[in-house]
Parts: sequence; structure tokens; C-alpha cells
Amino acid sequence: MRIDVLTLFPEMFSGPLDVSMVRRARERGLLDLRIHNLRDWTHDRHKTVDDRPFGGGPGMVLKPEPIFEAVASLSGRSTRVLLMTPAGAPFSQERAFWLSRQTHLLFICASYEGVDERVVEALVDEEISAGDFVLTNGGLPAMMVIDAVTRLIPGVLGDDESAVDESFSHGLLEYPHYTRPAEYRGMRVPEVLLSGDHAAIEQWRREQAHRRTLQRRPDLLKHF
Ligand code: JCQ
Repeated sequence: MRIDVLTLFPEMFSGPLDVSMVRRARERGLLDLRIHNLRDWTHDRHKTVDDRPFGGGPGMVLKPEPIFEAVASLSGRSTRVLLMTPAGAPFSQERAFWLSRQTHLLFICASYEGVDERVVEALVDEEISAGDFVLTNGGLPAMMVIDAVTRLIPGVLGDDESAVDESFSHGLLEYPHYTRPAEYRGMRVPEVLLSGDHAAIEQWRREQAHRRTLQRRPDLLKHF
């Protein structure tokens, strides 16, 4: 998969995408990730990317011209253009899986100021929200989506790791996990996990997942 990112702060993207599984995916050629500075598509001396809003009001708005030119130069037949914004559809594991089956994603990272609506109308396929809060710019949400999508690209996760995913795709929160030692500072691992009774273990985990989901995220149980 190829992923292009348009941002005013390309420096943000070094670090999170240079470690762990995203790094491995890039090294193995499963992910071709390219970070671009939106200012590279300006033509004036000051590399102007924003301007005052028509109708007045506070803040600035990202101008359409640099974004239109950047998207034209970076996108092809099969490009999916994504805009990170609190006004978008909430991101989800289901959306991550769908995006992981695309061949080319292009992220537009706007700022709190927002972007000229003609960009949304003419260029953007999908507006995605990382949650109900406002950030200074869409860089962190884009990195979040890139991380969630990358681990689902076929061949990135090992078979062992892929199984972990299933519990969330089943729509429940994960059951609690334990490792050695069986007792630590007086805290014991639940006996059933030490029993070797795989049917009992499976039942316990199912119950724990349901109980947790009911307690913490009852909204998730609507699917059941
Ligand atoms: C994304 N949750 C929060 C902020 C406007 C495109 O317009 C805007 C973009 C941003 C940056 O993204 C976020 C965000 N998901 O703050 C305001």
C-alpha cells in the first residue's frame, strides 16, 4: 500500500512511524509512506497556505490552491483522499480494516482553522474523526489511522498476532491478561488460567470480556 500525507508539520511524523510494526512494514516494502509539506505547492515568496475567512470571524482557513495542486500531483486512479477532522465519521476498527484493503491513501492534515469547503466538495472522499475533541492539527489523527491500518495490511502481522485482533472485531473489549509469576506481591493470577482446562479458560475469558464491555462500554453491546 502507498500512503501520502499532506501536512504543514512534516517533522511531527518522524518518530511514531519510524518504530515498531510500521517501521517493519516500511522496511519490508509493504508500506510506501511519503510525508509532504503542503508549502511545497505554494508559489509566493511567503509560501502562504492560509487566508482570512469570508464572512469574517476569528482564525484562518487553508486556501484551496495549494491543496488542489498537491492532490492533483500525488493522486492517481485508485487514490482514496481522507481529511482528518472532528466533523468526520468516527474512526473504527471496521474502517481501519476497509482502508487496509485500498491501494493508495492520501491524508490531508488540516489545522484547527479548517479548510476551504471546496476542497471537501471536490477532492475529499472521506472525512474521518479521531474522537470528540479538538487538536491543533490533523497530524496525530492521521498517524493514528496510519498505525491502525498498517497492522492490518496483509503480511504485516504474523499469524500469532492476527488472532489478537479478532476479539475486537467481535465487538467486545478484551479479557484481562496475566503472565508469570503466578503470584506477585500477594496478587494471584485467577486459578482457572493455571488449571490447564482449556474449555473453562475460554468460558472465563468470554465472561470477562462481556462483563468489562457491559461495565465500561455498554454502547458496544448494541451489536449483540
Ligand atoms: C480530528 N478528532 C479531532 C481541527 C478543524 C479540517 O478541519 C479541522 C481539523 C482539525 C484537526 O483535527 C482534529 C481532530 N479528529 O482536531 C479542526
